[in-house]
Amino acid sequence: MNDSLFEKAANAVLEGEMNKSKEIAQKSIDQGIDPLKMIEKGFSPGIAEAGRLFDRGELFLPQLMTCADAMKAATNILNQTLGNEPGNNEGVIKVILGSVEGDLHDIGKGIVASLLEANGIEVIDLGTDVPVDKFASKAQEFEVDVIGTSSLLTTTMKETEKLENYLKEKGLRNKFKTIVGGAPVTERWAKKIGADAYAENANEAVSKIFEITQ
Ligand code: B1M
Repeated sequence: MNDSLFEKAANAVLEGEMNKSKEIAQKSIDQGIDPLKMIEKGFSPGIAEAGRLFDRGELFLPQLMTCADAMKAATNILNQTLGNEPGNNEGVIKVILGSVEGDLHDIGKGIVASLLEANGIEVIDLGTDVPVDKFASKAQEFEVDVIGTSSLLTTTMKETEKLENYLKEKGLRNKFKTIVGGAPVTERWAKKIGADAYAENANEAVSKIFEITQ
C-alpha cells in the first residue's frame, strides 16, 4: 500500500506534477504515514532521478525546475506536520541555518529546519545564498549555539571552509559550534575544514546538534 504511494510520489515529482504531488502528500498524511519516511522513500527518489536525468542531458533546466517545484510543494505540506510550529522553542538550543553563498538549493535545508523545530530546537533560517559574514553577524545577533550550513554544489561547498576561516579570523570560532550538510559534503570534508559536525540527513542533523551542544 505504502510502496505504491511512494512510487506515485516519485513519479509525480519526476513528471513535475505539482497538484498531484500535493494530493499525494495530503493523502499520506490522511493515511498516517510518517512524513519523513514519505519524503525519504517517496518524493526524494523522484527528485534524485530528475537530477540523474539532468546530469545525463536527458532533462533540461526548465524541466528540472518544474520537478523541484513539485517536490517543494509536497515537502512544504509534509514539513508542517513534522512537529512544533516555529517560535515555540524559546530557551533551548538555537541554530542558525542557511544555504551558502552561490547556492539556491533549499529543499533539503527546509526539511532539516522543520525536523530541528519538531525536536524542540529553535531555528533561524537565513534562506539561500548566504555570505559568510552574514552567517557570522546573524549568529552573534541571535546569540545562537550552532551555525548550520547547507551546500549542494561542489563549487559552493568551499564556502563552508571560508566560513570556518572567517570565524577564526574574527575571533568568533569558539563562540559557536558548526555543522555542515548537503549532497556533496562528507564527514571527511567536515573534518578537513574543522567543522564540529557533519550530518547526512535531517535525522542525523538533530542527533549531531544535540551531541555538539551538550
Ligand atoms: Co541543482 N544541482 N542545480 N537544482 N539539483 C544538483 C545539486 C546536481 C547534483 C544535479 C545533477 O547535475 N545531477 C548538480 C550539482 C553538480 C555538482 O555540483 N557536482 C546541480 C546543478 C549543476 C545545478 C545548477 C548549476 C544547474 C544550472 O543552472 N545549470 C543550478 C545551480 C543553482 C544554484 O544553486 N546557484 C541548479 C538549480 C537547481 C534547481 C533550481 C532547478 C533545483 C533547486 C530548487 C530548490 O532547492 N528550491 C535543483 C535541484 C532540485 C537539484 C537536485 C535534482 C535535487 C536537490 C534536492 O532538493 N534534493 C540535485 C541532485 C541531487 O541532489 N540528487 C541537484 C532533495 C533533498 C531532500 O535532498 O538537498 O540533498 P538534499 O538534502 C538532504 C541532505 O543532503 C541533508 O539533509 C537533507 C534531507 O535529508 N542536508 C543537510 C542538506 N542540508 C543539510 C544541512 C545540514 C545537515 C544535513 O546541517 C546544517
